[in-house]
Amino acid sequence: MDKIIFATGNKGKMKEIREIFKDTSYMVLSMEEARINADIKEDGTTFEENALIKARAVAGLSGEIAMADDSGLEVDFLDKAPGVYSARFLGEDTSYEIKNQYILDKLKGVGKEQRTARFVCAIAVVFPDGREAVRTACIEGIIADVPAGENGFGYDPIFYVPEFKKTTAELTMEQKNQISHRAKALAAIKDEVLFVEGKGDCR
Ligand code: ITT
Repeated sequence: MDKIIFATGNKGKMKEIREIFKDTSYMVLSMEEARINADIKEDGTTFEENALIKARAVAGLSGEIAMADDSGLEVDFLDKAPGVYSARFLGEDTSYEIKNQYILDKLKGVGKEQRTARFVCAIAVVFPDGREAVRTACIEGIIADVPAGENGFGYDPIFYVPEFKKTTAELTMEQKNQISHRAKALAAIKDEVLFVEGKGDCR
């Protein structure tokens, strides 16, 4: 089976990615499973730059097809914070209960129309021969009044999707994978991989 190494330490992301690649001939391995130990500094200023930094590093270390995503939450009322700093927001080790509550407190009393937000995801793929591609996608939503739901990870409990009348933490993984920023970017990058590798008919 062909291998793709996904440069992430985030188990929530790995679950979503495996689900999307399950109908291909690719086995998607996490860095841990591929026994790649690297402390990659995400010092880019955009989601795209950070995704490429991670994918290039893992492609270089493994010699396999490497993929990485950089994603985050943009809250319009907070000038698009936490954005590219979503994982590091209030400190890398701070729990999401605290991070989410902080955002809710900042938006206390703020009306629905000003609570707009989006999850953004850039996914990069780097092939062993050096070819690269990046795809970006997002999902629009609003910041909920209170956290809800147990599924997903990170900011999912406070990200409300009006179309479903639920937060992304209340959606099943199958539902989230039909609409999420990561699912859309992954679908585009999956097409690219299949095309470049001669396994698909069209882009
Ligand atoms: P890796 O760098 O190891 O992949 P990470 O968790 O640090 O894992 P990012 O640098 O891409 O990932 O940071 C993205 C953060 O944005 C992530 O930790 C979440 O807090 C948030 N985020 C991204 N996608 C999300 C989603 O689908 N649901 C909830 N939160 C999300």
